[in-house]
Amino acid sequence: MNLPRSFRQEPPRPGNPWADDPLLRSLLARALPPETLVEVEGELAEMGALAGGELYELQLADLPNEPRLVSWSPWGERIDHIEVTALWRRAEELAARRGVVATAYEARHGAFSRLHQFALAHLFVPSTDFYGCPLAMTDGAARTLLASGNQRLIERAVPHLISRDPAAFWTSGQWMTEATGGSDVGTTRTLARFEDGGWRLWGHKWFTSAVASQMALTLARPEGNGRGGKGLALFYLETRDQAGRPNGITVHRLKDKLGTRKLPTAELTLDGARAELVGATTDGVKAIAPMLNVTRTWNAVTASALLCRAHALAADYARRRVAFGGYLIDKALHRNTLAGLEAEAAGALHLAFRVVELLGRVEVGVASAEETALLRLLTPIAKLTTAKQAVAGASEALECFGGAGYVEDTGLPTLLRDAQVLPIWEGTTDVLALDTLRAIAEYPGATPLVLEARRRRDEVKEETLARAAQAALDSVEGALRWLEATAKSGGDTLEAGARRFALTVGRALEVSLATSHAQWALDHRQDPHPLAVALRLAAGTEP
Ligand code: MFK
Repeated sequence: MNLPRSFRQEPPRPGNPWADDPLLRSLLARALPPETLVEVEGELAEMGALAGGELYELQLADLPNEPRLVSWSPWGERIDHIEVTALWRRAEELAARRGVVATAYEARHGAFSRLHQFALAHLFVPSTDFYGCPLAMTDGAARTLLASGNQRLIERAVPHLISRDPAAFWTSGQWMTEATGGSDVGTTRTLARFEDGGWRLWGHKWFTSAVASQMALTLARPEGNGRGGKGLALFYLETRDQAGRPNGITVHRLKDKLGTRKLPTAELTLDGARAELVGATTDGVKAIAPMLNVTRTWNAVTASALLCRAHALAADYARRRVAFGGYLIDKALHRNTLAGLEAEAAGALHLAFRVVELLGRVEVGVASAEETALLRLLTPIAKLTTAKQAVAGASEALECFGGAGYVEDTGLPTLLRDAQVLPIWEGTTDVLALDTLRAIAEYPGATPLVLEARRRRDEVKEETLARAAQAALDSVEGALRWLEATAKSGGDTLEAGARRFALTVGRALEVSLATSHAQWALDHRQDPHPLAVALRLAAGTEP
């Protein structure tokens, strides 16, 4: 009997995220001096080819694999070895060789080095199943140690953290979360005791990301210190001794998480682990703040990268999938859905990379006082805004594939599960909204936010863009008027409205940045597409 050939769909392909996605390319063409762009383009094209080619293939092949905790050697020795999967092993090697952390510290392009580095990360991260997590913490640890001025630790660890040699490259953990709370870090119970000429730590860390790292920065309370974050100190520890044995660390289990399943997140006990004090014996939360701000920037860049990947896959599929007598891409309604997804990706990219641009300027010491304040104010706003967009965008993207988006072995559900971590780790949306209020207390009036929206409005000439840029400025000014009035009236209202305030400013600034970019694209490239994207973002992307 001749059965009809079964219907087969073409799987979506991400393409080369550098060559095929004009968004990041045009953003860098505007933000970088032409000679710098020429210098970095080759590396970015190569990273794009890896991400869309070898790494994407490996990512699909690696789909069923997960890291494994090997607690004992065959001969009864406690080893607590973590075996990561093939994708992560390759990612570690490539991250070192391609300088996904190192580029920021080699600073070959001065204040533009952060843009170069995070462009590499943006291309790399969606194809490596959150290998960006250990890289984020490694970057944060290098920045924190450099900020600490602790010369011994800078010489000991930083060359490893920023090495391009895979054999010398170290990643770092950031062990903050205890069972008492991942947000209220001041309740940390880990005890630090100075004995026999060195510090040792005792405690239980409930979530420790990337426990396979060679070192970690962690918080502990020196014996006799007071309560809260002030009574904590920042410690450096190496996870193994010279013989490769665990440094007083017992790994109990890997967490069974909703997503980021390639990332070994462990629950562990410190039982007299040898550690070194990074700075003072107090003010540990303040001492680790540089790490928080760097990893929050990675979080925002990752959110924008996942949105770009989600859009690329959905758009590619729409060009292959036939239904109701034609390709999906030719259906007005589906094109409209894809345009909404693209606008969200663009908004997140503009906001995340504005933070990256400011970070680069602040780190090399060329930022104005206003830019320094803007960086502090924008970092939590960008983190919380883009993380929410990533979850909504990943969900929308899955819907673009119909049932296939809900089937595990397409690899698509991973997009949504992984995106869901972005509003949770590195501070939830509420915690980041409170950090926004903390930043505003440091810079009363938050004038740099208004100046940013005003500057962008002034850059825009095209009539429709000008209306959108003005509405964004009105929105930022309105939010700040609410803040001022509410702060005066006292009570809980300010805290209750903090999330709405931060999201309003975040989305408005995305529109400001997208409109000014669209004007640049009209003026320098005669390219009207960013205008359409900016207006779609301004109109709101809800159906
Ligand atoms: C691919 C994506 C990349 C992501 C990779 C991530 C891997 C994740 C692994 C993890 O470790 S996840 C755990 C992350 N945990 C958090 O993000 C903690 C969330 N909780 C907070 O952020 C709380 O707001 C905080 C712990 C900071 C509250 O602690 P406290 O002790 O109640 O804070 P307090 O007293 O307000 O601030 C103490 C000092 O730090 C203050 O300075 P002063 O002593 O001079 O007044 C603050 O101004 C300063 N500070 C706090 N946050 C700051 C900051 N300074 C600069 N920037 C900040 N963000």
